[in-house]
Amino acid sequence: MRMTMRWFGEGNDHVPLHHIKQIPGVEGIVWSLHDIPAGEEWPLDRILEVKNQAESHGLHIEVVESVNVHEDIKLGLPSRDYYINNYIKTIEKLAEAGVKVICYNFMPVFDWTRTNLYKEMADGSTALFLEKDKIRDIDPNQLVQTIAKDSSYTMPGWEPERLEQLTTLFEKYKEVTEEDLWSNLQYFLEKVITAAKENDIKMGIHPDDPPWSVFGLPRIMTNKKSLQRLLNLVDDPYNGLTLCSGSLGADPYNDIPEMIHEFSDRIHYAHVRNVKTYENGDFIETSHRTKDGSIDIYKVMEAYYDTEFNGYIRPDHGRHIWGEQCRPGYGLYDRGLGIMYLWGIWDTLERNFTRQVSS
Ligand code: DNO
Repeated sequence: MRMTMRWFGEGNDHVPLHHIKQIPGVEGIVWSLHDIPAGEEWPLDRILEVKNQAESHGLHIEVVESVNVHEDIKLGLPSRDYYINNYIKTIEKLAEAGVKVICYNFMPVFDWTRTNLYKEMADGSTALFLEKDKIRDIDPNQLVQTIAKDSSYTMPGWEPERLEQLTTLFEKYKEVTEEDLWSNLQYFLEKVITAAKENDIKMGIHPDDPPWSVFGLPRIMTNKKSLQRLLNLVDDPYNGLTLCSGSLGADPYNDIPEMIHEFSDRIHYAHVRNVKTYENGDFIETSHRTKDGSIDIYKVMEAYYDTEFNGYIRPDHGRHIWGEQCRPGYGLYDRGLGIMYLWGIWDTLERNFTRQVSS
């Protein structure tokens, strides 16, 4: 496996590259041009700027997370061809800079969603928390009105300045069913995978987080069956997965090690983190350690080892510990601990394998 760490860019991430470089075994950063709106073509000079910054610390930029997909593509509007064309031009530029994997998602309106970004844990750390019923079937228009009236009632992604835009988007998604979203995804992939292949860049879709509908919006990348369907939409190795243990693992019915075995040849990029799930569907993000959450991270790593995983991997969200002030989920400390835990498991698996072979 090829260990990486997410980095949000100079002036945008409190973690400097030289700190990332000091984490054992990290060879590259996972990055993006976060200030460029979804749908716009990325300028080559901006891409090369990040490449130079990373390389001056001995780190590569082979994984981009994400090149975001414009809502018009997800909605299947006539303007989608323009945005798909920009997406393809961005792929070509990224290839020029040596990028090998693009992670993206197809979640309408919101990316990952939580109801509390700083939920206190028993040890005094804080972590990302989701209360399922608070957001599952709630009428988004009612929520918009509540937030507009009382600005103390906000949720991540629902900042008052976004409300107008959100209302319009919700309106547009009213008629979009899950099947519509599937066919819009297929339309996108049929065009983009050809370009990705020509440019030797593997596409890895990120599953929906949480893996169920929120605010009544359709969500389709939620379980083994849907991952299989995605891979069949364009049956080509360049159409692959970012397998995120924490996103899929929020649903206790998802068996992550089983998915790793099933889709091993199409997993280009792995996100590993743990979550503790509760009977009512709520979940909280814990340390990466198996004992702290509901996902058997040992078994996840064993599945990657057994399938000879040679793709990119990163620790995912961490808790906020040791008083660190950071972006929610993206502190240095707990992700650094996470990386060492993943290496600990991996190195032990490797040592045991070597011992078995030589005895
Ligand atoms: C959350 C991340 C996601 C991921 C995107 C990929 O921390 O895992 O935001 O980057 O969904 O498009």
